[in-house]
Amino acid sequence: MALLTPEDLEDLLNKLNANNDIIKGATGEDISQICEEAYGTKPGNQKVGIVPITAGNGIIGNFSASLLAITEYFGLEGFITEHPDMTGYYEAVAGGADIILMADDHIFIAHNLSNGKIATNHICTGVIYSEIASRYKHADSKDVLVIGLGRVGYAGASHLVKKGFNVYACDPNTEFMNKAIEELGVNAFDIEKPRKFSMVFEATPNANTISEGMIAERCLVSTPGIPCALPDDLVEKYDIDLVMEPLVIGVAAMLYSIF
Ligand code: 2YG
Ligand code: MG
Repeated sequence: MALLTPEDLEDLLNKLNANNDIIKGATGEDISQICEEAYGTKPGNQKVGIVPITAGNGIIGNFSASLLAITEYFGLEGFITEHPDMTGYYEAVAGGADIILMADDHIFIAHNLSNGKIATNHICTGVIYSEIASRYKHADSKDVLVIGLGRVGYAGASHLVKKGFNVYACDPNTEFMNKAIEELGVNAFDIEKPRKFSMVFEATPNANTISEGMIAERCLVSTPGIPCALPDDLVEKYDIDLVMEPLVIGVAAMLYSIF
């Protein structure tokens, strides 16, 4: 997994607005509406405590501040604890937080202390980006391509299978590939045999994983992966609706999933 950098998180709400316009144009609904429908929840008056964590590679500049901005964007009150780690956790709970947000290098969680629900960023990111792809209003069939079957890609593939889509998937890791075929019943997509999709969900830490043979003339590519899966020239050439945003969409899904 690639870690976010402070630069990824610059201009976050502008990036969100640009993506929200694309999402609205491509699906008819914005990110709040899609989360509301996907999880059947709405924000209430929960208070969110954000705890910086120093473990591993440590605190990422802008990360906690970005989580606070996202919390407030969705209409909730939030605060960043003064101290990190266990002391910060105590501070968050003692300060009346209903929801705790915190991340180390391996896992990023949202925990609702009032109802016991807990969410991870990797699962929620897979679910919401695949959900966005599945809502493409110009889709030519129920076929959807999933590129990358790590923990984000697997969660998205699983969500699409449950929604009744025909899921084609690829990953160079044969263990991941076999697991998805056996457990989810996805079809193996052979990159040697070009086949064009109008809905693509990409979840890899690599650039340029999408090539011309895979995409239809008008398509939606939904990807949380940094760097971008699409070479710049293809976005224009194929009139692609590209949804790609570093943090807000995944965190929105985490929050809605535990309301
Ligand atoms: O509290 C802090 O500032 C740090 N301990 C946060 C560390 C977060 C590490 N995780 C990532 O960089 C991302 N892979 C999380 C995923 C969000 C975007 N999809
Ligand atoms: Mg990528």
